[in-house]
Amino acid sequence: MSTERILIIGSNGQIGLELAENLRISYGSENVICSDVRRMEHQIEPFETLDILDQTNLLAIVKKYQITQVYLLAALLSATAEKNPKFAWDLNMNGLFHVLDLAKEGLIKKIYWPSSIAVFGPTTPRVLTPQYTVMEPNTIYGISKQAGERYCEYYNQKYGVDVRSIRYPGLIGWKSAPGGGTTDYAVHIYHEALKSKTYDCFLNAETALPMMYMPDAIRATIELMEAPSDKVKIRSSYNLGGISFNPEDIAASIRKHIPEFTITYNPDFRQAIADSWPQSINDDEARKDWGWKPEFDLDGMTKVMLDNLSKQLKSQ
Ligand code: NAD
Ligand code: AKB
Repeated sequence: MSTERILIIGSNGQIGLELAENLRISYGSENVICSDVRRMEHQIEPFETLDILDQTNLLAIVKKYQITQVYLLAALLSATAEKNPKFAWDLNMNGLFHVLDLAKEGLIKKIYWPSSIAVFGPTTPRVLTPQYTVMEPNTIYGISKQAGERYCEYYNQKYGVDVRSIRYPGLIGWKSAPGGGTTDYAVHIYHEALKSKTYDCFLNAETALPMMYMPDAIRATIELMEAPSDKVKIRSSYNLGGISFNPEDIAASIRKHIPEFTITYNPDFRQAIADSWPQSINDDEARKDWGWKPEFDLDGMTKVMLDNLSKQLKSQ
């Protein structure tokens, strides 16, 4: 029987839904408490409605379930954050402080908080971006992630807080819709390929970005959280590499299954965000410290995405 009691905050989002599914298998469904600011129609239980900005309710839930670990996923992503920068800063930073302070006070033992490739900026080397390099993000999302990383490392060094983090690339899955990011096109394109055999892309054809199939990201997250503490040498956030491709590459991969698929390009404000991010990531530190290894390549991911989404479409 698991001695861990896990709270996922932001459990109804793109990552939370798949993370909850996996953690429930490993730790037992009664030991994984889902929480989100919004309840879903077919909500996984146990569930608590929680606004992460409500510190009193957070404390009450942590005490009620005797929580030992928190996965903090609630945040505004890059594109949404640019539309509401003040609120994005408030949510992304104060949410993190509330959870870090619980650990500082000894109320929880371990925290997972995701960072992003958005911590890098236009002055960062863009190909195989190393773990340690120039970091001058120019989006409010990237600035909040970079500040969050600094705070995580500070709480670890000053107060011994066991906080672990990954700089996720763009994540691609078929189980839920993405929540307002710049990399969302790489999910929408599969839906549109099946529905209308054409996709109008909001990034230009050459925009290569680091991406990853969701099951790889979930496995990385759980592997990092289960690694012995002394193996987790980086307490800001780990680079994590997966696949790197541009819209033309993903369209070509889709055409191997749907030859008549076409793509058009109408870049919008998200192009500037994408242009400030790396094209590919060097993740040597994650491989060396806790044994990270990705499994899915672009064609492998395309096949599973199209297979699963077409089954989903037929059952609707
Ligand atoms: P998402 O937008 O799909 O999900 C976020 C969830 O948080 C939603 O269910 C939302 O209802 C909930 N939420 C929003 N405000 C809240 C609040 N005040 N209190 C409680 N819950 C609230 O996002 P996601 O893609 O699942 O991302 C989760 C985390 O991973 C974020 O920190 C994001 O920055 C990070 N990340 C995601 C990606 C990606 O490609 N999805 C890449 C890099 C980093
Ligand atoms: C976004 O596009 O905002 C996210 C991310 C890479 O952090 N997918």
